[in-house]
Amino acid sequence: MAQAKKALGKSQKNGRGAARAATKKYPNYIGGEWVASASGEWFDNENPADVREIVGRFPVSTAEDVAEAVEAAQDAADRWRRLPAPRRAEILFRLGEILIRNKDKFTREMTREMGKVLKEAGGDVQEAIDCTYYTAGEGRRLHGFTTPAEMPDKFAMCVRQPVGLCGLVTPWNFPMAIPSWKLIPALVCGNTVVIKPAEDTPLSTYNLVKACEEAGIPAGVVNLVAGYGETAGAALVGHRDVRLISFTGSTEVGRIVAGVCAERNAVCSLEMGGKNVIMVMEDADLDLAVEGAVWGAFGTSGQRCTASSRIVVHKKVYKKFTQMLVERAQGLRVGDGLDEKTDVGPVINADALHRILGYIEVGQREDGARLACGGSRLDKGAHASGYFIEPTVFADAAPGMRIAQEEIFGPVTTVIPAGSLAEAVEIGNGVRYGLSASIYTRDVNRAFRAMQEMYTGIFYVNSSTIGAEVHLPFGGTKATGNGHREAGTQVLDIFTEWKSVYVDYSGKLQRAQIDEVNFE
Ligand code: UN1
Repeated sequence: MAQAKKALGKSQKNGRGAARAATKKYPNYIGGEWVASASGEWFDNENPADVREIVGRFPVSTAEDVAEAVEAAQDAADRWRRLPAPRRAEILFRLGEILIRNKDKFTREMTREMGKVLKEAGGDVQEAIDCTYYTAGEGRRLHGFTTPAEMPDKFAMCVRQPVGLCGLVTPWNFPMAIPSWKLIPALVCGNTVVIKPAEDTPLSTYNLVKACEEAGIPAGVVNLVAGYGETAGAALVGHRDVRLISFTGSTEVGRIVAGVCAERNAVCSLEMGGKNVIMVMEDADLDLAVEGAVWGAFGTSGQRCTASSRIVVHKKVYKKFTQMLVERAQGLRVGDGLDEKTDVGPVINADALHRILGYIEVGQREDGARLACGGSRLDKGAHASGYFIEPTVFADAAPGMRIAQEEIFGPVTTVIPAGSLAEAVEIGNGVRYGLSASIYTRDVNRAFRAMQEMYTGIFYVNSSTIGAEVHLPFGGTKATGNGHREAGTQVLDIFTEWKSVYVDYSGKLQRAQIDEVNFE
């Protein structure tokens, strides 16, 4: 399937064999060595803004490569686990410095492989830096707690212990930030890891892992295996020695991952889809709400799990808001993210392009919503060699329409009218996902009511649905996740197991729940 996807997508362009042969190869990292795949094959990482450019070539890893990486991670596990957490953290602080030093280079390389505009790619690298500093600080905390025991002369506490070997399967839309959300806490908690980055954006993860090597993280602690989900990813998820899988991607794939983990009793943490809503009340600052909607819907070309893909607007301001939104969307410049003047970059690959255009057709034909602006692929002139789609707004949509229910993951948003806050909340909650929601209002009571009623993992007031910060938990309810949270201190509960410890210094057998303890 992966091969078929590649054939449909980025890989089959004519007449570029010579350029391809000269393109730099970026090997796997296993047990501290930079190595090719056992398959001897390489895949192309192409620039979605201009597919004539190959950003790099990466190994088509097999189950054999994954098994080697797992073995290396196992060999290093005890030594890494026994290194005191503050020492582990010191290395991670060095990693943070290296990321800062290389921020511009990593930013440009990310834009070339992923497409998002430079400012946003810089934000992605910055998020990895923030995550590294914040989470490395846990090396001197990793708190457990002490608590009174039921019996005299007995001490009770609970401590965190590493889960063990972690398999990290990461997405292409935040190709450095999201790997860092998983990698850094896994390491500070004393786990070793094998990471399998998305096949569309392996370079940013390669850069992160290379920086780990430079920072002095010992051989075998971090291992990188590039390749396709159906082969390398599946081998990692299914490997019996991998204790934990942390996955970010679609709900459909996440469900498969969860099934495999359940079969072999592995810990499984999932971050998946969203169908996030901005609710605009009639008392909102409309200019601000439009700004937020444009940023949330079209930033990263709508390719964030937190993207504002639904905008529910009070009927009293509906017409005006929609007009303002359409005007702004029409003014956005679509192009190469490397160009400072670009507002909206390409979408990630040919599959995504076709899926998004398919939804635009569904919106018009099947759903019968009004296409208020956009709706087409841009493929002339400067756009000829990339995957560009006009920022698209559907108006007058009903909450049950497919475009208002399904995750599109592209520069498409749907405006839905509502008569009250209660109705907006009902529409907002009326999807299978529960990642992020926001409300624009000047009424503090309504803001708090909406915060209370929205069943999501993230909520914003007078701000868009995107823009989470790394020291707060990130994740969602319902089909968005499986009850875990990344980032914040909450992520430590993914990457550690609790151990409750009882120390009895009475010198006699004391039976909890049985022996009576009296005042004597
Ligand atoms: C994602 O939406 O895929 O909150 C991750 C944000 C970013 C992370 C987004 N800090 O928009």
